Amino acid sequence: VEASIPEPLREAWRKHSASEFKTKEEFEKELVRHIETTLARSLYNCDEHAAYSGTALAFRDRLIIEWNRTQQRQTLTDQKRVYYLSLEFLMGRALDNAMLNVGQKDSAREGLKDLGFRIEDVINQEHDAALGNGGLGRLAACFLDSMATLNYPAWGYGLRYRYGIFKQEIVDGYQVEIPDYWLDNNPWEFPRHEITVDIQFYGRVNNIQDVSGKIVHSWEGGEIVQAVAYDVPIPGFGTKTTNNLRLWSSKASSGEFDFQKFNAGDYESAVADQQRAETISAVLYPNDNLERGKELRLKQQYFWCAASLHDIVRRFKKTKRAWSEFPDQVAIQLNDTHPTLAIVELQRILIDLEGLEWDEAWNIVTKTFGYTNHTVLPEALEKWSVPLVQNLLPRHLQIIYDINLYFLQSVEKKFPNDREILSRVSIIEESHPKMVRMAYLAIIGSHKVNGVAELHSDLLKSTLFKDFVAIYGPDRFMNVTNGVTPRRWLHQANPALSALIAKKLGGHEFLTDLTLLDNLENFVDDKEFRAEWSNIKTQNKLRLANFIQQTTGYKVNPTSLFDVQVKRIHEYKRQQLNIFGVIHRYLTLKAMSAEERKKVVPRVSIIGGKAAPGYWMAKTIIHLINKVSAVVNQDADIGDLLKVIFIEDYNVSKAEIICPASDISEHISTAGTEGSGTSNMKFVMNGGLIIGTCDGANIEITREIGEQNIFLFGNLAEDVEDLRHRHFYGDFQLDPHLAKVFEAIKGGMFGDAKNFEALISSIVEHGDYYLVSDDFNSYITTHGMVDEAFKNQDEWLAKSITSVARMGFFSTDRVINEYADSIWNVEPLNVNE
Ligand code: C3B
Repeated sequence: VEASIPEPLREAWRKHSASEFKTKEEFEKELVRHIETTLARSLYNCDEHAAYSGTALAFRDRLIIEWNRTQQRQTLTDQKRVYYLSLEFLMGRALDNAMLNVGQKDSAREGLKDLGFRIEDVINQEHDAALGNGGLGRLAACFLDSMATLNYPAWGYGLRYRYGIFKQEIVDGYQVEIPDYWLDNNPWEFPRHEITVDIQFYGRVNNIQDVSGKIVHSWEGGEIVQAVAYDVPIPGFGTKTTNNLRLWSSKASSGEFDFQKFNAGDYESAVADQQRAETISAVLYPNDNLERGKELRLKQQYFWCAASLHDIVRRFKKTKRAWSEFPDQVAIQLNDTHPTLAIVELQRILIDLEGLEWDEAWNIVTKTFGYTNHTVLPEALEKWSVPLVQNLLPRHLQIIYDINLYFLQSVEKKFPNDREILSRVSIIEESHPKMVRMAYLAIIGSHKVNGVAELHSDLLKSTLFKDFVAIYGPDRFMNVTNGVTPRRWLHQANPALSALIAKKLGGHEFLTDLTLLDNLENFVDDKEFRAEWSNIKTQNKLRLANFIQQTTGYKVNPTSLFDVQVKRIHEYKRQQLNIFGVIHRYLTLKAMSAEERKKVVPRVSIIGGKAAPGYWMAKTIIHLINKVSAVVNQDADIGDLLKVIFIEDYNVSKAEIICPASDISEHISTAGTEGSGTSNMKFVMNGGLIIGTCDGANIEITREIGEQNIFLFGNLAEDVEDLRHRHFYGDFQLDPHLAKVFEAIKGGMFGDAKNFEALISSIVEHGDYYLVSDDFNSYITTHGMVDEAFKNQDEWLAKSITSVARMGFFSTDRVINEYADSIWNVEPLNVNE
């Protein structure tokens, strides 16, 4: 039965169709209605959490009205859509974002006030949606914001994990992981129980000859799990476009929940089947930049790819177009190699289910996909063992072998005298067991491959993917430097700065055209403006100082230099370099006379981030930071000259407090290891300066803001390999300052020295892979320059303002337009009229 209401009956619908609130009064009415009816509360028992839920429901109504209209328009015009496949969407909180994006925060503030609530307290009730680990997941969230803001018809597809990234607690200096059950009370999702897809696993392939003699492959048996859609509306800023993020949840298919067993009284095993199915979307793998090859992870990947593709194909088939038009209607972007099976699945659908010839199908596939690589770290590059794939996805493995065969044949044709290139570029690595190299499959199945910052993209071309550049030519490979959304990372996180900029530039247009920030340079010498700028930084530092006191009990002085490093804990990101530098500072202070100490710039070192639960060295680094913090902060002799703070459970909503409050932030990865980094952009956009290595997007930030406005140090990427090589052959000199730091640790200054033995020996005895010692002198010298520069507040302010003025390049709006033009070939669709 057609679900669409016939024309003669539509009048009544149109008359009663929901409309969005536009004033404070209308908002209040919606809020009270939701509190009294949806939430069954009243003015006698409405706490802040109920006020949050009511406000969220009122805004959700607004979003869904616009979501409906957007989807209708997009379906009617039927132009090309983009689908962003990502295993992670690190969204953070949604309410403040919704209020700002639909332009009704003032109504909400006033309305809540009338009813007895402060908007800030209400906003703070929200639990972060933390379906991601770090940069890759947060980038996906910024992309969704920009795609909606720029009116691109775009969908995100991901998994609806029951448990997002774990909550971190610090107990006796150690990280402890607590499950993040976030779904209770999440008003932002719409369950679509009617939208389901059956997903098959295991089983076997039967090769049958049909009447024409053609071999048909039929995948039979195994188990079926059901994917259920949950939709999250994504509002653009200052537009009515509200896009969709569709997250899949796993569930036993009705066939799978065995009613036979159930009726026979074997209730437990019937429920066990149910639970096994639900396990697929139960938990986000908590590794950042690390792949571990677990079967459940592969199941997650296929489950999500297959459900998403089924959905995309179903939507396409409704248009009744020819298959050859598929790439004109559909662009699919692979966020890292995690969704690479989507390539194989589309090929399978086209040849096995839709009956297309291999070449015709493959042509469609490669025109449809684009692949973004986010890292060159070998431990992060996905490989799946052939026996594992064979067992779980037998038909897909066949197709992978066929893709590989045709590919290698073409390579052989191109390089007839080069035997070695074949084994180097083969999708199958001839190891024991054999492995499927997902990055190679992603390259071969896509028409564009991009890195996320210039250095990173260059490294891809000159190292990891060098052979593929020779095979396909340079045009398949490109760079799209990352960005961040200025709506969340400037306007929402730093409302005072956003307002000041708007006052100077005559409006908030810069939020949707960030290059307009460059006009700020006209005011660098404007005294009053500078004073306001500086005052805002002070207020933001106060806000963070209060937060620190509430959460750690430590009092920090907001006039100190706030030095911040917040990101996942990883040896390549070198939080160990930071904490060794802090210890060096402490030792130096201890050795100073009272006279000397008077000249010292007081500093607060703030470090935060989670370690993957199985990453022991990262946990050791956290432990050391906390031990140093405990010793330094209670040292009355040092007082405010140095404080060390570990921020527990760093997440998106905490980042919104931290980014606006830094004087300097640290982006100090070993050169050549960080794909891009995106928090570097957030900090500079908020008027903080940075200390960093020549790595990732630091290089382009330097180019934009000028060398005089950034503190760069350390060895260059081109020298790293040589240094490592020399260490390997015993050519290694421990930096003398670092040696003193190690002596202090070994002497028990920070508790039992045994705890930190492995950390020290990774440097002293095992080759110092991340070049901590090589960069140490340069690092502490540069920190000395930071101190000196901070003494001259006038110049510091000028650097801060100038840097913000030159950050226009780093908006995800620019990034999304680049993807749209050079990879997706999609046009915006204005839904506003
Ligand atoms: C990250 C990289 O480590 C960052 O340099 C980069 O800015 C972001 O991606 C976004 O491009 N990354 C990640 O968070 N997880 C991975 N598995 C690989 C890269």
